[in-house]
Amino acid sequence: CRRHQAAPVRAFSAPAALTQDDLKKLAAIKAVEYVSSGMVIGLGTGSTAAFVVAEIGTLLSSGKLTNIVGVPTSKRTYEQALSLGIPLSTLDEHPRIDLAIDGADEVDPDLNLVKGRGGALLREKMVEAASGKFVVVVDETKLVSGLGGSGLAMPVEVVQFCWKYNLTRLQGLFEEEGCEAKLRLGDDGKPYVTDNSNYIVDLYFMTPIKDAIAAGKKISALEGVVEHGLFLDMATAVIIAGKDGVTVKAK
Ligand code: ABF
Repeated sequence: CRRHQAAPVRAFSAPAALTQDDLKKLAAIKAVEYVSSGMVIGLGTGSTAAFVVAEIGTLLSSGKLTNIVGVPTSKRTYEQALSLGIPLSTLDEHPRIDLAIDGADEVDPDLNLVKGRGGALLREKMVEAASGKFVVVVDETKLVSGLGGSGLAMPVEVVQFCWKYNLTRLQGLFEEEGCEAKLRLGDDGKPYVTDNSNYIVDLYFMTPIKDAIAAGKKISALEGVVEHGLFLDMATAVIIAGKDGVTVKAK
């Protein structure tokens, strides 16, 4: 998917003293401009996506948006959207989603993504793959020159059954690239369990992944792997909030 580079479009400038949360909110508000009444909307997970859900809730309650159906990508987002009175549904009832809006952990120059540090990668990928448009909202710290190069995790959701076996196999796939695989733990020190009752193995790369498409195929080929956090050629647009303002990169 190394096609032509996405052209940046400056949306508006942000005043200097904004916090990271302010920036996330600005990106979220910009993204919600893509939402129209009557749409089925994929609702992302994470702190930036939470601002999107909140804004949709506000516009619905003020009557500026009507007839919206939300398809949440996690139990957390389901609870938030429910509390805001956003009508909710699932992919079973709405197999075609008009627009999904979600955060990301890394964004490369071709708008390929690492997602899933929030633990919701499986439902996010299912919902976003079913969406006609997928708009990503991030602050500028998420921009990388190559996926996996931030030194932070590239998550893989695995079944609980023989997770050590799969952790070893995952690390073995990328031995030459100096990859370290770790089971994700929750705040209680126990294995983190996803909404789908699976575990997450986080892959840490020393350098950016050379061929993300090939890496994704190798990971998916392992029995017991449920999904990985490489979201390749899926984003239609990325909205980036930074100290110099909000920028939209679109394909
Ligand atoms: C979701 O939340 C994930 O795919 C990603 O892991 C995370 C980003 O969270 P935040 O917006 O809080 O940085 O979008």
